[in-house]
Amino acid sequence: MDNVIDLEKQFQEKIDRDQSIEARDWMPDDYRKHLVRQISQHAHSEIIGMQPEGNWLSRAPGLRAKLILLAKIQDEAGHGLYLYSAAETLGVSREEMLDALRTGKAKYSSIFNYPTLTWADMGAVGWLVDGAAIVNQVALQRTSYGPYARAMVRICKEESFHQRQGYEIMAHLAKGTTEQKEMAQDALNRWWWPSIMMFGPHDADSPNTGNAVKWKIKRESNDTLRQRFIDKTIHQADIIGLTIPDKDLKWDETTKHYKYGEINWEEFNNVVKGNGPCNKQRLEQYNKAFEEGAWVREAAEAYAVKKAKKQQQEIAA
Ligand code: FAQ
Repeated sequence: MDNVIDLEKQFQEKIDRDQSIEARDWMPDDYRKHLVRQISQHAHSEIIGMQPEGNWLSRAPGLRAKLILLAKIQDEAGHGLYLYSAAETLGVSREEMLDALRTGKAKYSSIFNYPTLTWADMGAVGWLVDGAAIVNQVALQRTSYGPYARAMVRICKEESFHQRQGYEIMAHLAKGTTEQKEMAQDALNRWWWPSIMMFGPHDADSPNTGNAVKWKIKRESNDTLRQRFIDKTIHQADIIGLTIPDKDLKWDETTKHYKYGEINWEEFNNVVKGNGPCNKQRLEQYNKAFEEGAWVREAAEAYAVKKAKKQQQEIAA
């Protein structure tokens, strides 16, 4: 039997050849742990991310807007489910992951701890938050762990629809009345910086990047992805006549990228530690929904037991 050193060598060679790692393949414990951490945090983000938008379902202006928003929120639930399933293939149970979320042990994206104050926030969330999520997730379609990479393909297609939904709302408001344009600009002002924080700390301050790059979990670094998002979003803002709230934004002819201002990492760390504007509210709402949904889980379990028994009786007969 191969020893661990040989297995690790073969594992890394496989990664270096760009072959994906599948659930039954041998993998180092740290690779497994790294993936469980990232995929479960990603899943939690999708699930908690439904709340800021759910807040606007009953107030969306008109049936069309309501239907689209509802479909988007349902998609986010689906993304959470694909991701929990991908994490389960690594040997962690759904209960363990949900327990970590409920008790506040697990992280989820900082972005979902900000409030959605106006209808324009639905535009800003779709345009900026989904926009940032896609930039990150397109790279993850080529992540080394097969089940995670495959989940990303469908998620990216849906996120792309979400980004357009948000941009459409912003474009519509930006060419509306003075008040509507102000509302759109105000939403952009509040969501811009939290959106660029979604990519995580600068590369030099990102403890997980080393292994993530070595194992090709991350194909591109936090800063590379953040820069890509900034470069493309500035043009989108220009087209609809809104202004990115960063006085230091400047085109750099040498790098062919925009330079941007200082990110407020103190705010980011504060939100990640649980002290953002809505952290407490998000967890409370999740826990309340979890408790109220206990009867659904019990009923589903009772039905599964009944069905299995019936199948056994049919086989025995
Ligand atoms: N928020 O060493 P790194 C969406 C933590 S999906 C909170 O750089 P890493 C769809 C990080 O976990 C959005 N914590 O970490 C949607 C680590 O702590 P740990 C979610 C953050 O993993 C739209 C520590 O800081 N997307 O929006 C954040 O290499 C609309 C050090 O950081 C994903 O999860 C943050 N923003 O890079 C849904 C994508 N950033 O775990 C509804 C997958 C960092 O060691 C509505 N994840 N931290 O205790 C990733 O690509 C990576 O995990 C990063 C972070 C890039 C997020």
